[in-house]
Amino acid sequence: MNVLVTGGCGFIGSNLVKYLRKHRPAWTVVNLDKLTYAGNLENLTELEKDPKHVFVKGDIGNRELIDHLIFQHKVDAIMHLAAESHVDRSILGPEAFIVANVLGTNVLLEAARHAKLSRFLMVSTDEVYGSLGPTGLFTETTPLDPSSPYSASKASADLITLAYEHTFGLDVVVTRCSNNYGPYQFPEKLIPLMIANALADKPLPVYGDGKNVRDWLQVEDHCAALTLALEKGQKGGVYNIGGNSERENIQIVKMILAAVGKPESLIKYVTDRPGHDKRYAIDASKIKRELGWTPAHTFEKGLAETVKWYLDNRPWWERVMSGAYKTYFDSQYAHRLQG
Ligand code: NAD
Ligand code: TDX
Repeated sequence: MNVLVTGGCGFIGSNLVKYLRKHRPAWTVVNLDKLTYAGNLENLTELEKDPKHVFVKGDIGNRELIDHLIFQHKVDAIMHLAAESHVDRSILGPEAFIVANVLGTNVLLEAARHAKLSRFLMVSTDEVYGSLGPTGLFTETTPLDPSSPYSASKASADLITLAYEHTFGLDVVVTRCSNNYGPYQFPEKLIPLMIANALADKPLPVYGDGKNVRDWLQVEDHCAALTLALEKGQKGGVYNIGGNSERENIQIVKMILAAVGKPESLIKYVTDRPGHDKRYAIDASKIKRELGWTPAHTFEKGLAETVKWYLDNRPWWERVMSGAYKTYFDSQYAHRLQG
């Protein structure tokens, strides 16, 4: 099997590429990534000399390049992860999200259709369902009701993907997962940002009252689910993936402070994210029942391992938080910390 992974230098993508090389050693992985601020080849240093990992720097919106890669590497299937992925950035500037997430996905689907690929796996998100009240879970039949420019762009890509199956017969599978955490997550997202700030004795900016709930999924558990969905998912099928680990943001922040031995006085409640979704919670019973997936990590174990990874890999996150990213980061936090 030759698989084209898009966004393979990002957080989930780089974990997935490594997962595939380890657990599906016969497969060749072609990794197409534009290397935006969120993409980092350093995440894949251990595969530098691996002949079955082919890195190509490029944009998913470049149809000529996609056609060429499919032909040159005899690609059988696409696992599509490349995206602009941060909700706060989509509030600051939606356009990049429409270009990458909506138009970029469509370019890949067109290329897949014309090349008659055997499968197109679309990595969508639970955010397409919108926000839950205090009870209930998202199932695969929950109506889509996205709130932010990010989640609306993902919902568009998700629906266009399903339309390609319905209209053209392309073999697609869509996965909708909850919040991932683990090694190599860019420190703009809640868990790595709070670890990095705590270690630097900087304030930990908690949006609103800190009681918004996310349902946490360890990234390798997610990669295992994506691999099963690619291999065994039903054509046109949608699969929710979640770790059954609902936590309020403030609980997580306090767990991180305790893990690194820093005081809760570092917590700073700041102005809420506009349109902030209150609660996400996933019913993952379909993928468990139909594809035999089970997550291997409890949240407590996974978070402890993640904190340790950030402690052991300080140069990695200090480097990614410097340079152009630092300008964005500092301006955002100067603004937020006033609130
Ligand atoms: P990330 O931001 O860490 O990585 C995204 C990667 O895509 C980067 O390497 C970037 O360089 C690349 N990329 C962006 N635009 C590109 C383009 N036009 N062409 C080629 N490459 C491009 O994101 P992530 O957290 O790893 O998320 C991966 C996927 O999973 C995304 O589709 C995201 O919507 C989805 N997802 C993420 C989470 C989560 O908790 N992180 C949860 C649900 C769904
Ligand atoms: O500084 C912060 N303070 C804070 O309170 C940050 C960065 C976040 N938060 C809150 C907002 C959310 O309620 O923490 C929660 C998690 O925030 P993010 O890490 O930004 O993730 P979220 O907005 O939930 O989206 C993530 O999960 C779904 C990913 O970024 C998406 O790509 C994915 O689709």
